[in-house]
Amino acid sequence: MEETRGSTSHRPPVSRPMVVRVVALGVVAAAIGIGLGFLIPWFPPAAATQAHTIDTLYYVLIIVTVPIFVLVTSVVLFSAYQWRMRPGEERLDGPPIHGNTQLEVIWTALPAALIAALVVYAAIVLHNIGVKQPNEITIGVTGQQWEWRFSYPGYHDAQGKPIVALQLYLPDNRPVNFRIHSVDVIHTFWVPAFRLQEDAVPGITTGFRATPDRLGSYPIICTQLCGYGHSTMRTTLHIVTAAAFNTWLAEHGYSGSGAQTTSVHTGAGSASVPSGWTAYAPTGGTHTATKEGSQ
Ligand SMILES: [Cu+2]
Repeated sequence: MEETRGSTSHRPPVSRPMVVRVVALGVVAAAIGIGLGFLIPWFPPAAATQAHTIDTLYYVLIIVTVPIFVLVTSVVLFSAYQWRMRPGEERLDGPPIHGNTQLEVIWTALPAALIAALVVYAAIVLHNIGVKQPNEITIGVTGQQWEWRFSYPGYHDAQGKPIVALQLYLPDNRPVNFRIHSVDVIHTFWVPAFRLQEDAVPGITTGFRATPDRLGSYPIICTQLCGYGHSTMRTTLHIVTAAAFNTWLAEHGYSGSGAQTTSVHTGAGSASVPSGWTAYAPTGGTHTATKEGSQ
């Protein structure tokens, strides 16, 4: 016997115990999902105060989004199973369903409120990590196919030029204001340990702030496809103690002059060390500061 096209199948309505079971399963799955979300090592080591704030933001996002993902997935999977087509129902239509204003208001308003709250939270985090700190050290970052160059405008050599290096040395617990430039194409200055990155754009100065808070050596990576040597555009950040930083400055020609002189360093500025690119590798200058940088 052939059923009339357009008639509907008759299924028992969803029972309350069934709903309770699905909700209970969803809650358990959400708890497991959040647990897994915290177990997964998402991030490399954090080496700046800003990194901790940003990591917290990500964990909040995990706590908020995992239950929603689990809820939606549970409802979809349950519905697909519960109301699947049975043999003999090939020509049946589902029951006619019209809009449910109450449901639609709820599933529009709740996500909108949730997303608005997360946007405000993220905007506050973004603002806070960029606030100017006292006793900042300014570092000039220049991207060029295919390497990074770091200048220390507060620390001059005997010729009065800023110290320049191809690896980045920073003292621990001292806020840094990065001023980022490019001399050719767009690069992106990314320090995973800081959780921060910013484009280096020809013609303008960009930047961000970070306060290193963990001794060690960490990668610096260009994340903008900037030419055939892009993949080699990497260098290393060394976060060292203040004393090691002053030693490093001395090795690289710091004359004791500049806007941000330090009291530790005196008289070690070797006038024979040229400024500029070569300042990174002065003769006999083994980078003792890196020893401080071991993790
Ligand atoms: Cu690049």
